[in-house]
Amino acid sequence: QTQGHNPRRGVGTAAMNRAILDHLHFTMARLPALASRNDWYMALSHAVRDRMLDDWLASLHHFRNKELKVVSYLSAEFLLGPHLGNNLINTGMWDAARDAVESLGLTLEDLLRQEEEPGLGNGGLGRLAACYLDSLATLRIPSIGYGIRYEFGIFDQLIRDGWQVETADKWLKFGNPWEICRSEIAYEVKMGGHTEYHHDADGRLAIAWLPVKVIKGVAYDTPIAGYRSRITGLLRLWKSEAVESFNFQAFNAGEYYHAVDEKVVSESITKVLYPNDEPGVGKLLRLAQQYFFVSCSLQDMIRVHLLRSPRLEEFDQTFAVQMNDTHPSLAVAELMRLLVDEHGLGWDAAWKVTRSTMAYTNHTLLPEALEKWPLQLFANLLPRHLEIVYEINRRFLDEVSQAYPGDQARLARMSLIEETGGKFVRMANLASVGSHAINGVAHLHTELLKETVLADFYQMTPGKFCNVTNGVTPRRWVLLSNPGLARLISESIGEEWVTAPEKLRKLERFASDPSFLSAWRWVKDANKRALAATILERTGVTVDPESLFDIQVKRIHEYKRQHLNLLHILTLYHRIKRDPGAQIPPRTFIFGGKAAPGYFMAKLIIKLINSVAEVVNTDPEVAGRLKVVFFPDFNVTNGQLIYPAADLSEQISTSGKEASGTGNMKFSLNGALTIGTLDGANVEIREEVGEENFFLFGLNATEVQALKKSGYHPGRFYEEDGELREAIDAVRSGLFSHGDAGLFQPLVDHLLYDDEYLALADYRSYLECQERVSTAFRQRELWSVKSVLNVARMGKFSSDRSIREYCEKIWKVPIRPPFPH
Ligand code: 26Y
Repeated sequence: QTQGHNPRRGVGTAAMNRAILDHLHFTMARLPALASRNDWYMALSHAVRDRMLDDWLASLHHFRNKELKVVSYLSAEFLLGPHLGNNLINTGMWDAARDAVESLGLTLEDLLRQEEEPGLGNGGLGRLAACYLDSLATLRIPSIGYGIRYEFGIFDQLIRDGWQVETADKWLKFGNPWEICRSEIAYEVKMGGHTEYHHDADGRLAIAWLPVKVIKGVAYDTPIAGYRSRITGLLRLWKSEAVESFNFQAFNAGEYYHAVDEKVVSESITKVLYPNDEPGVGKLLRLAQQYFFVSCSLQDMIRVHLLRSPRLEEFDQTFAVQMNDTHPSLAVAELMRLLVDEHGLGWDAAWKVTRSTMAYTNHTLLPEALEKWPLQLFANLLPRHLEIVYEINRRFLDEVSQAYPGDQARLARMSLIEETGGKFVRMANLASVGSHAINGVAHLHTELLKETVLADFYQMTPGKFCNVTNGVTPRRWVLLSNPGLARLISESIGEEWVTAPEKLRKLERFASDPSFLSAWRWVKDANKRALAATILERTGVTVDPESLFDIQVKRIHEYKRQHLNLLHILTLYHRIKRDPGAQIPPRTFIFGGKAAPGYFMAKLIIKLINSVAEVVNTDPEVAGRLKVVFFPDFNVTNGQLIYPAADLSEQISTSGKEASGTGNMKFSLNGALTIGTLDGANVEIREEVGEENFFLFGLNATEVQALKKSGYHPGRFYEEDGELREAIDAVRSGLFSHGDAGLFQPLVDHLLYDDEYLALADYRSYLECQERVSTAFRQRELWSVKSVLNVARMGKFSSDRSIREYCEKIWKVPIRPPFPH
């Protein structure tokens, strides 16, 4: 590596200044006087990228080192968030870049704002994958994230007349300086058609898959900087293309258009991210997306393995493959196909290596959210894979019947094929059978997995199961998004906490230091003022930074119970109207989150939030006491502004429904206190921060199950609780819909006659808990102590800890000592 005076490598302010101007000229072809903000952003980003390449190229070299196992993280989603700021933090170039930019008469803040974030995911699962890439690079573990280069990521959310409106996310419109197209790394992916069997010259049975379509996948690589680790990880995303864009041989008009059509169809595979976080009707294009990226990724891994060794029986020594939910679970069948059909391994040898390579992370307990594909659709797209699935199933069910003779019901439940009313391929069963390890994402979640959705698999192979509680990266979620807090912490206890967050414990002794507490409050207040300014700009609502910022941001889902939060707001509203002297500290309720475009009830909840906001925010009787805001287009960028400004974090899902949650961790790491149920990782957060620093309410998972079993009647809660009745009646009356009593009827009916997620059962407990919150917030000093203790005790929830556990328990990859810096 030639560092020295090479102008593309220098990291001082002068060198950066020069590099930016060079890129403006040679890459963007612009004169400074005519350059747009985007031109400057691109020039700066290219200058930063140049400086990541030495480490990157050195890191890529590890893939050829036989001694090092490579972690391959297969995920249909990577919700990365903007790169520039994160790369500046992780590489240590922030100050030089800021000064260089200022010497050009610009501000770094402005250029950071220019980046369109790559929103290649829906929510928690995709963001988790992004945090894990950061930790893998920081911990210097050779790794590749494999996924899909969606041309359109998660939609942008607009709010019109209180309703969600989706618009296309054109994130690539102005160019993406972070990716490198590797045209020469491309694979063919077959689809459709049928299989044929014949005996070859030696009398061996040969299988041919004759597809109707072949598509090409091209690699687009993005460097992922580790925090000061000198390691830069690889995110490799696949874009689909036509194999030949023009068929020049058959060049008559009809064929010409046909050839162009072909190109359009091929390119459509990676066009758009499906904006749902629960499977709906089996969509052929989604299955094609999943197969496409899995096939490209495995072909790529086999190519890399063959650079090391000709023996594919040893593939598991080159790669540990993690399947992020079942979306990539076709990998089990595809690896078998590649090994057996294309590389001539015997079935048993192929199965042994497949199983010891693959591992499966489950992210949901909702039975309706388990992926399954209609058999006919599967057969049409992947005829060879269906045969392989049948063969895996045949052998597996033999094992099951040997272990449980005569247990037909169990056999039917464990089969890879569902046959009760319509036939389906069950992807969770395929992933479970084809993996050596299965993990849940929080302690409670893993326990419930073993008892419910994967109980049969647990009973048969308990040793496969383990828990790895989720984590989030403190680099993006504290250092980058909350620089004020990060500085205060580092000034008090040093900087080690960034990679050794257990060191945050040292903050505990500052919790009794009044000057530290007031500095702590000052940071929070500044963050709240910044958020208030953005809220005013985006929604026109003025909020008081002195009020309690009570925030719920996450996808909109009935199980997450944004409507329970609303019932609390309505109750406070009525209490103040009834008794203007009521002792209720001023609160600002902030919501954010996208609804799946086809999820009617979720969209109605957004409308109700906005309708309540309109009434509450303009009612003079509650002026200065209550405000309600729906922050549009919640995404990673907005999250970075929102989490640091929260006083109270709402984690109020029905117990047993939220696998883990990761927003809960981001809030608490930034000094918010949590009001929550015993669900997902909340349980462990409460254990860590101490029950006296956590506002707990509601039924636990066991009580939820029991109540459901005994017959739940939400109407009784409505009848017996006057305040609850008042809140629901207000919605029903048309008060929030300009007299249109019908608008929210579906929501009200759902609550009164079904209430699958027990909002009414938990209402009173939630209200009482919120009163404890209000009381605590009045004692600002005490509140700050709790806030400090929350941060001090959140070290467990760094994604570095999660990745170390994956290395130890699942991937069998050695943990290298921290990089000395
Ligand atoms: C099948 C397809 C439509 C689909 C696409 C995305 C299905 C599910 C999803 C996303 C699921 C998801 O984000 N799950 C969340 O994963 C987080 C990371 O483990 C958890 O913290 C969170 O509780 C869980 O809901």
